[in-house]
Amino acid sequence: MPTASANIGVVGLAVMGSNLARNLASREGNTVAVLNRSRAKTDELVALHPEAGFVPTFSYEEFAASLQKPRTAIIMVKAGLGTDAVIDELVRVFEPGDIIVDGGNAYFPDTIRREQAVRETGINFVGAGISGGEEGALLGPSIMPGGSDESWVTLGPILTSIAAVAEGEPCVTHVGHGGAGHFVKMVHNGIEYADMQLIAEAYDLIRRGTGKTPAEIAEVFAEWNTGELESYLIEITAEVLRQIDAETGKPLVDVIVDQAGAKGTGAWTVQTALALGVPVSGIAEATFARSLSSHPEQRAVAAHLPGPEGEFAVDDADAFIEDVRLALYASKIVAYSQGFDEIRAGAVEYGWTIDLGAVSKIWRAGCIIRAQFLNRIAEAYAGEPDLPALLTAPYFAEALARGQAAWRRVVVAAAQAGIPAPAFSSSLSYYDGIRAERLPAALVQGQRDFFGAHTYRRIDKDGTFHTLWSGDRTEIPAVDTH
Ligand code: NBP
Repeated sequence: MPTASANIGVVGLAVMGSNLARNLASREGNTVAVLNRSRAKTDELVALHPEAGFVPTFSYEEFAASLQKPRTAIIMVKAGLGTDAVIDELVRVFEPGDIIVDGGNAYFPDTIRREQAVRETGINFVGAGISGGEEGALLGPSIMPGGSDESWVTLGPILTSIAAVAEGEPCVTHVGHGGAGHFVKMVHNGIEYADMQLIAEAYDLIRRGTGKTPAEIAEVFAEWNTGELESYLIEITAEVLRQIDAETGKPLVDVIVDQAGAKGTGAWTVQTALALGVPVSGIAEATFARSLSSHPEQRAVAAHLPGPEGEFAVDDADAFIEDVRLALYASKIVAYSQGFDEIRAGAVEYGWTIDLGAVSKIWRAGCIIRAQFLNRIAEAYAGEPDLPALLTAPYFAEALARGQAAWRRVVVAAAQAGIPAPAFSSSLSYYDGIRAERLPAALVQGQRDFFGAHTYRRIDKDGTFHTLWSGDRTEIPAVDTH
């Protein structure tokens, strides 16, 4: 058996696990034990990176023996049954006070379940969202750990040592207890879906409205990346649009099949929001847009359905592009505001204390939605920690006021031209809905009371009321059911 020389271990050495292990090993003070189900990946990692000083292990017993107490292990395996299998093994060889971290993309109810089950053994279980893909894992991801305060004492310095850094601050915070970390990571991914869809709609509108080539539109995005839209996703959009396919000489974006894939985190975000009663329409439309794109059989039979007459061409390309930029920024504010609403609602539902400002700060580097914009969110929550709706913070309210006329012109142009812009238009509808003095929800309540006696409340007195709708309706008074 090896001596307990490692302060941290990684189980699962595919691309994410091996990169995370290398990141850990590169930081002063860390010695990293590694274990994989099949031996080949461990041998390869250790042979390729002698500088890392890994402690290779080939059984769970050896792995446990190589770790100093409290033993701390990060699991990086495919989320699901593999995670449960690895947890079972670690629980078998670990002791009370040790720490098991799941760094995979687990669905947060699974994390809640696992945390409760593992806690009964006296071992700590931490679900940690890790964002940034392969490169982030290697160079510095944004890390969203949940779990107990006790585990954070040991884990905090280790995760801080490998996290991305934004303006001198590490992109990791103890998000909250239980499944809070994976919940926040889930919403991060949902926001990512919305951000990507909004950018895609902006590209489509500009291309079809101005006739610019992908390479020319790449320059538009590169220019946008110097202003308030500055973000990783805008930056890589310019790179993707510039890319020429080596085989055909065409823009690569025109060669790629237009069916967007998904690994499910967008759907989880929307399902959870539905259960919590939080409208995340931007994220939902982005998720549905991927679904719509991925049904070629439906798209083929619907292709002959008529659209508007004539070609779509804007008179003033520069003015239209500026309108699209403002519409994109306004829609992005709505999508992020909705995502933060979902985190707040999740925290209330599950009893977590989550600092929304701290969450926005750890997304400023290392993760896919990293953006200058997140500083504005942090400022908004610093000014008012209990802000009921992010989009009402002074900075965002001003940006929406500045952009709303352009936003409306873009949504109208898209509708008239027959260009789908579901995320732009649903975000605008949300904006108009949330700011409305009075909504037709009153009529919906009347309908519900009519067919189901669901009752309603009145604007002029307290209580719950039901109307006897049948018979001579003009003479039937509302009945207080209390
Ligand atoms: P995979 O998701 O492909 O996981 C496979 C690895 O887990 C293999 O090395 C496999 O061993 C090992 N494993 C062990 Br140990 N026990 C296992 C078991 N009982 N069942 C199945 N596999 C087992 O690795 P990945 O792409 O590196 O992703 C790791 C996690 O990180 C996932 O949860 C993923 O969602 C998450 N994540 C990925 C990204 C990304 O950008 N790729 C970003 C953020 C998070 P073997 O060699 O014997 O098959």
